[in-house]
Amino acid sequence: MKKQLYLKIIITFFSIALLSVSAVAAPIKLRYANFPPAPTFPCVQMERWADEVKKRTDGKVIVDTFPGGTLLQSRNMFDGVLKGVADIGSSCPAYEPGRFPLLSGIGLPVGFLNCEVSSRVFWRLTQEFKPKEIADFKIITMFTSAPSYITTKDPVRSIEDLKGMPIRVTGDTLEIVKVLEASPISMPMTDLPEALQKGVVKGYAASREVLMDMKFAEMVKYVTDYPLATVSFAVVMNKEKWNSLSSDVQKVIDDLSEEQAIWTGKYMDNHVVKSLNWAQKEHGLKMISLTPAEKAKWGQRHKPIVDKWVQDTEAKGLPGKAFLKRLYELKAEYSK
Ligand code: DTR
Repeated sequence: MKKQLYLKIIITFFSIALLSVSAVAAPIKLRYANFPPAPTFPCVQMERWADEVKKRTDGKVIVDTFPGGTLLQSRNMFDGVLKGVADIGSSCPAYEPGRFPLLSGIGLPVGFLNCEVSSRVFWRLTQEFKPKEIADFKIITMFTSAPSYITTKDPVRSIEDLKGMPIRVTGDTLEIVKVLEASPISMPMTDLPEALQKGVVKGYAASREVLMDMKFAEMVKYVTDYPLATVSFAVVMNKEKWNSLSSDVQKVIDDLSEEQAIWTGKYMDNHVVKSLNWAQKEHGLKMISLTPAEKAKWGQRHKPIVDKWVQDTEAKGLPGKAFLKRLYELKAEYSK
């Protein structure tokens, strides 16, 4: 009798323990890698995404974030996600010239003036064209930087001033700066502080929020007021990991994708204004306006780059012409 009672008590105890364990199922953890330092906009948008996913899944999904290249760096980001080193990674397709031929169209000198518009356009183009070059990934979101500007130690008022000047660029902005007769050197953002310090470059082409976020205003003094082009970002997830998620979690992530692109664009546009004010006030940064004649000259140098991109993509059997046509249509639609 006593034995039976003990047995009953033990069984009840274990059932309660088992029930409570299954009721608080361990959260799903996702590892999200990013290459630049935490205060920069790619990492700020990563933290916002992680918070939203946690909120919208009621804590069922926890995103562990790895800023500053602590899990993967820009050079191995996309391959690292394919191999499953990280579940999610954010990087610039422009850092790997040739790998993303159709997506590179967003980085052409097509006159984007702000990041919200270019990010919306880029997201839509990715959805509409579904480029093969990213078919191995689950797309989490896509956005761009704000336009890049020539930012230098010495003033640049003309193509003559730029002649032979070593300027840091990304893969996609290389031609855009080369036709202005500078000497472009392609490198990821994370290599730029040392290159500026050592004098390997005398300036760079990048969006202007890095004056503050990367403290470049301490090393450069002039921004030439001519928007060159935007740089694209792709946030991608390992497909096996994606397929392992339940459909309610997948829905939360899918519902966030375009919203995240727009959020990031708005954040960046506001942040550029803050950064410029700070750099002018704290470090005496100067903005240089080009004369109308000089502006026209820069535009003339850039036009053939767009034409050549269309020719090259079409020659590869890619819909470059249709992509560009749609880019201009969406740009006009979102700029209203
Ligand atoms: N303009 C690209 C991308 C970029 C813009 N701001 C940041 C901050 C941190 C990393 C990359 C970027 C570039 O120049 O690399």
